[in-house]
Amino acid sequence: MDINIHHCTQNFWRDGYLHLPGFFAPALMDRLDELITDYFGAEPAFWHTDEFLSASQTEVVPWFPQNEGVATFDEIDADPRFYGLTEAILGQGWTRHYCMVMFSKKGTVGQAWHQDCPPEDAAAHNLNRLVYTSDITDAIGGQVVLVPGSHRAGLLPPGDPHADLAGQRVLTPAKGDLVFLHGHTWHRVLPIREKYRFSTNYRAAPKGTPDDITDVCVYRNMRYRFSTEQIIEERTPAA
Ligand SMILES: O=C(O)CCC(=O)C(=O)O
Ligand SMILES: [Fe+2]
Repeated sequence: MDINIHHCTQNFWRDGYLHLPGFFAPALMDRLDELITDYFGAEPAFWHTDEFLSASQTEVVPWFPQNEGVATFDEIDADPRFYGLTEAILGQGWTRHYCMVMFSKKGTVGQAWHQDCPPEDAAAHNLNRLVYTSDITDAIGGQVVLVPGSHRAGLLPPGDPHADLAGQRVLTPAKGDLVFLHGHTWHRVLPIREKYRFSTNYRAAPKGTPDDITDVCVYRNMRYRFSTEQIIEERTPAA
């Protein structure tokens, strides 16, 4: 698939996300998909603490395949269209953070509304580069919901962690799709009704962004610090 880098960059900065269907070849998707399903099997253990799981209403199991030297994942990084688009969006000197697969099994809630990092400093943000190696479908669930333009709207309002928000848009990425998502954009993942779902996220950030930019995540009911496994702020709607 050929892309118009200029239009893509404009759309990303207007909307806080970019969805590019069929960006990656099916054969590469099949190879990655098999590695991921082999790794997780049917019943992966949860990695987060019970407190995080219940407070955040987010049920995911992460895997960092490049940290284990699984070289097939490097083929995405090596795609010149992929890093060319990243550079157009983030500018020169951007950095790769890590590649993280996030797995959710059937019957789990998905991910509550969040911002990957606090939005108070608009320039300090991560970029999610999400690759979908198999179809997300309405039957399976796990669609990505986001509010276009919310990366410029400041703090995610406190409130019900999963309730619909005005202006939200639902993405149902298919095999081979690429989604770029600004870390300040308000987003969530719908419950998993069948089978399982996962995404593979090649996180990146603009030049000068601290490596631990995503250590604190903003939810509608709290701010959570992953490194210390602590709720650092409870959030409640103004009375
Ligand atoms: O798994 C997805 O589709 C979205 C993941 C997400 O919210 C994130 O990686 O920050
Ligand atoms: Fe996120």
